[in-house]
Amino acid sequence: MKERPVVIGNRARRQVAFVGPYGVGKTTAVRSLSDLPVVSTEVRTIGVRGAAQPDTKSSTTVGIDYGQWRGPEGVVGLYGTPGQERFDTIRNQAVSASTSLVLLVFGHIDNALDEADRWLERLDAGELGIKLTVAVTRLQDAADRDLDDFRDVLDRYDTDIALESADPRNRDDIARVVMSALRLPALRRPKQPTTTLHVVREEVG
Ligand SMILES: Nc1nc2c(ncn2[C@@H]2O[C@H](COP(=O)(O)OP(=O)(O)OP(=O)(O)O)[C@@H](O)[C@H]2O)c(=O)[nH]1
Ligand SMILES: [Mg+2]
Repeated sequence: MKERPVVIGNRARRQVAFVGPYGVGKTTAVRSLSDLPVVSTEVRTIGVRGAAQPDTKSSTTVGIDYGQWRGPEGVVGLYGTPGQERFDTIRNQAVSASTSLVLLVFGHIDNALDEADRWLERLDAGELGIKLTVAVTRLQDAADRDLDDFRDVLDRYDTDIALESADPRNRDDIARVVMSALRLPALRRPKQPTTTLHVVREEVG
């Protein structure tokens, strides 16, 4: 029998939430960077109407993913939010005033710039400024588009919004993006109680 600790509660002084469209890689990003087993709320899906790309995923997030990363400046709480619009309320609950946001967007789809614009508007990006970092995925698969095109869209909201290209499957990429999101000075908050659950897994074989 093996025990794996899963932290419930909030020991992190800094928090980063990944937001963005269905299937862009929010859960993947949390899993890539988290030092702990990620607490997830995935359910099986047979596809989502209006998804930005052909659906190859077999599950979708309906609650909040939670992971933790010990970065150079301390422990960071990582939240993956649901991409589907019908879970907007859950996403909003995960994002407190002190949470930095990473908006993941598709770089390679035809309407990539329009979709990025739509998300920026939904997040009220003009009010977020340095609390927001935009990470463009799959840009290498875009025939005729680069980061400058996204920069133009962001600048309509706030020139302080950081912009990166990243692959959510790549730990170094996500560490860089999270560091960018954390360029805000840390808010000092009282230490909160933490509970550690020990998830017991039976060894097979
Ligand atoms: N080719 C490619 N695939 C990627 C990239 N980033 C993520 N993926 C894949 O795309 C899928 C993303 O799935 P999730 O991480 O579940 O996406 P999500 O944003 O959490 O989706 P919802 O929670 O359902 O909104 C996974 O199969 C990843 O392996 C990328 O940069 N390039
Ligand atoms: Mg997810």
